[in-house]
Amino acid sequence: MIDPKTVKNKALVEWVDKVAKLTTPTNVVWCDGSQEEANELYEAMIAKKACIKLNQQKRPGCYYFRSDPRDVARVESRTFICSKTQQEAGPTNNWMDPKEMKEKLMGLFKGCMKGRTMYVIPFSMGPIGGPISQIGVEITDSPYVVVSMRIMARVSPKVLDVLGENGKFIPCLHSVGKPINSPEDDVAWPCNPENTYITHFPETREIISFGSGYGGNALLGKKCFSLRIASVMGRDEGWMAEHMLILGVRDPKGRKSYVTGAFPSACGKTNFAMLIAPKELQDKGWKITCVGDDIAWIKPGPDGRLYAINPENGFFGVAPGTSMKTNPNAMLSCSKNTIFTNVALTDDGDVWWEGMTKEPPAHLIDWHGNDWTPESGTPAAHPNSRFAAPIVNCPCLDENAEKLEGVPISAIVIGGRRPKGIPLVYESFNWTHGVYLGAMMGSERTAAAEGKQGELRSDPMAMLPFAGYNMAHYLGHLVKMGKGLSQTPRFYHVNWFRRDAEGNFMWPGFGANARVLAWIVNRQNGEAKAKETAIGFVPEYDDLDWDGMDYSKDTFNELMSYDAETVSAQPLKEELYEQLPHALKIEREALLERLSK
Ligand code: TSX
Ligand code: MN
Repeated sequence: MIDPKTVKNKALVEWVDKVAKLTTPTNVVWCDGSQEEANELYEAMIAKKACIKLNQQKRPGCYYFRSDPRDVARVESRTFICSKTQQEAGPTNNWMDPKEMKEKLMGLFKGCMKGRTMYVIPFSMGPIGGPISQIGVEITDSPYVVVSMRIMARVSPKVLDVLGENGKFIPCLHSVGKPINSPEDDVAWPCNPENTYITHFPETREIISFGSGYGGNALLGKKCFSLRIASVMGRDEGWMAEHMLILGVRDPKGRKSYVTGAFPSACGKTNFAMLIAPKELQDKGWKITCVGDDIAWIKPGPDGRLYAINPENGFFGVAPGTSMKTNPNAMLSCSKNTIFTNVALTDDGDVWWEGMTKEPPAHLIDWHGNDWTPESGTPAAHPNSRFAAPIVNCPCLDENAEKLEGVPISAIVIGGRRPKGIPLVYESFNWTHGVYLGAMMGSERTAAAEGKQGELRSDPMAMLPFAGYNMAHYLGHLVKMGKGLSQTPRFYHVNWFRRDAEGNFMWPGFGANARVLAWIVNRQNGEAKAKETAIGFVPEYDDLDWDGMDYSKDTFNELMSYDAETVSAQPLKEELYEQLPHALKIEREALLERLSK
């Protein structure tokens, strides 16, 4: 706990007072992010049956939560960009007039913390005091948010020291939206699904979220701040907030390169961020390390190169599908001090989810809290169940992950699930062509939850739900960011998900992707060959290292072939294409011209 009397930042103290007057909590607690503070919160939540302490022999420091079944994911339909004009929010965001939204929210927040504790969480996105880092303060009435934020962000009194008397912070206001008017309101997972609003005010740089306690709706440092608001700050200040992993690659000569990667959901972004190279490549000296699995803040450095930091301090990973086979580094990351939400509980107080082991346990308690057996016919863990694991747990954490000035970026990998017509990998001709490829990104829907399964969904730079302003302007900003750099990273479009005529995946993926990554890094070092095609530069069979892998030249050529129609397809929303920067329309013309030859 921080003594509020020691807080020097006037604007912060005033904001906290104003919110407390509006929301009328029982008490106000300033959080210091310490282990002792977390332990007290966990004990209080356990006493209220909001939380279960997992088997401490098997999972030391780990806790288990089940959400309300109506509050299990981000809700894009209730996410708003409240800029002055709708044009500013663009054709792909929900928009509401900021005054109108503020009035609606003031009504909802009035007395909304009655009977609850209001927590004030000072946090830093990025290492505290770093030149690319930013400070936020989240006010919340959810103790689950407090214990999650101290894993996912840097929560510390040191943040207030850096803030000083007049420092700027992003105010992040959150409430689960369920005042305790009678004892029945004091439920294990309070939320208010009928009145959920996740709102962003880009001009005034504010975030206000009401009604949901889950993930990105409630841990406001993540998607709301680090992507939606930060993308606006980046546009105004000449940097980029991207939905990208960051990884390091050491090559056999001992040189270190860093690569970022943008992928839509369900492409295994976390798996790629923690990739383990095949033994044969490791033996030659290849080693992959992780800087981050979700978000990158990228700024030109004094030497004119792009430098990236991971603003987060933990992994908020989708649990189902994660196993010692698919991602041992993620499994080991959540072996201690981790919060699990909506996974299944084993009889010995451990966790389980679909895909963790080949054979499911004979008995579980599922994410609803009900008995479960393999015959139940329902998933034991919710498909969007999560682990929140401290980044320091990661066995392959990069040695420079905490560097204040970030790591220099050599290449940008982008891609999606493309069952047909798109090769394993191709390299952009230049930065603008790369941004064009990013603009045309799309991925096959895997869950039938929204839209048809198998349908190709446009998702430019995997930023569709995360750009805090007009997506067309965002792509224009990306084009601009390539100007004046001393070394411009190239874009690499990858596709791990191509299928053959029988519907089987043509590429084994996972560790084999390291062979593609090695080619990418060698290319950037000027040490790998490639063939020029209409769509970009591509490796030929002998340009990849096949040591230890059986993959025929014919299959590879099939995997690398492209279909002109698929490559030139226009997945973008029409209004969006209309507003696109001229440079990208020219890229499209040039591509069609090259394909016609
Ligand atoms: O994460 C994945 N990656 C990236 C890994 C670094 N997944 C899982 C996606 C769901 C989140 C993949 N799935 C990848 C991949 O590269 N590729 C595939 C498709 C695939 C699945 C199973 C097989 C092969 C390919 N199985 C066998 O070949 C036996
Ligand atoms: Mn993400």
